Amino acid sequence: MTRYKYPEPKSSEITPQRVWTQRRQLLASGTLMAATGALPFSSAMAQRNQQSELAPLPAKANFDYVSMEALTSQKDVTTYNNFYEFGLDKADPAKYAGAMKVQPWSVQIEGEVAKPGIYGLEDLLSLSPMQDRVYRLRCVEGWSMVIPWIGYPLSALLSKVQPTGNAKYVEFVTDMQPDVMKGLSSSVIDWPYREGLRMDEAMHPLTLLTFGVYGTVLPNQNGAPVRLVVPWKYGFKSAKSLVKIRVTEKQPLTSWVAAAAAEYGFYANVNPNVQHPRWSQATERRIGEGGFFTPKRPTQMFNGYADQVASLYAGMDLTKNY
Ligand SMILES: Nc1nc2c(c(=O)[nH]1)N[C@H]1C(S)=C(S)[C@@H](COP(=O)(O)O)O[C@H]1N2
Ligand SMILES: [Mo]
Repeated sequence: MTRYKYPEPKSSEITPQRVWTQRRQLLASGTLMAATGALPFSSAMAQRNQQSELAPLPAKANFDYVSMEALTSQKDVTTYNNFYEFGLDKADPAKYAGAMKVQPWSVQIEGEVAKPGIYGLEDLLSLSPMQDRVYRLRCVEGWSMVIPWIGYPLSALLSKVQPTGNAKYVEFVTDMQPDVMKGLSSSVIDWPYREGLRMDEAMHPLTLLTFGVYGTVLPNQNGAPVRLVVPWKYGFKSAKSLVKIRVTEKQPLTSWVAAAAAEYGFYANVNPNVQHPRWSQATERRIGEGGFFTPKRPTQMFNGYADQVASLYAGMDLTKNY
């Protein structure tokens, strides 16, 4: 059984949390609704980032996607990770992913698109305006976080490469750097890490091509320099450190389906009514909230995003298509 540790936040972590809280109070009061340019928190973020070496990534808040829930601390977001390429322990990515080479970086886009090609990171960064979005992330393991991501809808990139009439799915492939990714020697996953979405899911405005978190570019352990975040699905769908995006006609075989099809479905929509073969998915532990005996929270259908995404699955039996 996994034992969770809840490290006390150090004083160095308190500033960004406070900055975000202030900003969210402003959002709630409507003060920022008229803001068009840089937000007041950005200078504080930049200050902090001088110490942390991670470049600030300016972004505008997208008011449609700012949750008012308490944010998970930056410390937990960046030290309690799943990135199996670097090991199975939640602490491994923060310990070892620093050695991953993230520059230069490019993403190959291929398959059923009119404009395949290799897209450099700079091109991707400037393709569409960066937005701040606060999303819940629900891991299939039973914990969740609330994370301020920075990115833009994947649909902006897909539209640019022009999917053909045969385009029905999108496959995402993570980089392999065997010299620094010690986890690649493990056989739990058929590497490289591959995930996939149906085209309408990939084009959905919630699906975020993500370049940053907490005001900076992504730390390596969170999937630098570019990853996916699909907030209504279990966390494993949100593939990290992407090097390939392949548009396909057939449903791609994802790494987790290949590893254990009975436990991890292609859809993997957060669903408290479908239980994982080995445990219930009805409740979740919010990381950072209280201690081991703090009551869990009820898990919401589609992770709370049902209003936006339930229509994608109209007529589908979600107990079969889990
Ligand atoms: N390449 C790759 N992407 C991955 C994973 C992984 O092991 N390898 N883990 C997934 C899982 S299980 C979760 S919960 C999220 C965690 O993202 P975070 O560490 O940024 O919170 O990343 C997902 N993306
Ligand atoms: Mo996960």
